[in-house]
Amino acid sequence: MSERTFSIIKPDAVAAGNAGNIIQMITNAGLTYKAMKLLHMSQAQAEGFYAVHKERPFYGELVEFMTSGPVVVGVLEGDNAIARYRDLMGPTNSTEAPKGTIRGEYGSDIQNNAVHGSDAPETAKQEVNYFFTKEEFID
Ligand code: 3AN
Repeated sequence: MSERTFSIIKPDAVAAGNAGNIIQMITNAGLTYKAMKLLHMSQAQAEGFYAVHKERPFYGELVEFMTSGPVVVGVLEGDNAIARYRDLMGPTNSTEAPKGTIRGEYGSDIQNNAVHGSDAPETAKQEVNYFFTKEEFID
């Protein structure tokens, strides 16, 4: 079944000049971009996006990292897109990510892990709507 997921190419990967290669990995995997933009998250935007992690000890650092430079946010579409994109990303901790996954190729550690992807249909919808308006989609 075709579904949509939300993707972020994080500040570490954009700053390192890896956004183009990551986009290529995503499209080579058969996922299609329905919307995409470069933006620099505000403190409030990052805090809101990661609100579920508010009580976690790494929350402050995570917000600081995510606002440290521009990111590429996107909406990906494809059959089973949520799970397929998560497989392509690899595990959260880049040091455990196999070669051939995005984090295995371009991530550094658990925080500087190059990409984000939604973990379920409900969060995918919320995250897409957090960053994109309906008018920004291709269809
Ligand atoms: P994922 O993005 O793989 O679904 P989550 O939702 O558990 O992972 O964590 C959200 C983000 O928080 C991760 N992408 C990572 O950048 C950061 N994070 C998770 N655990 C830690 C940690 N122990 N220390 C620093 N940052 C972390």
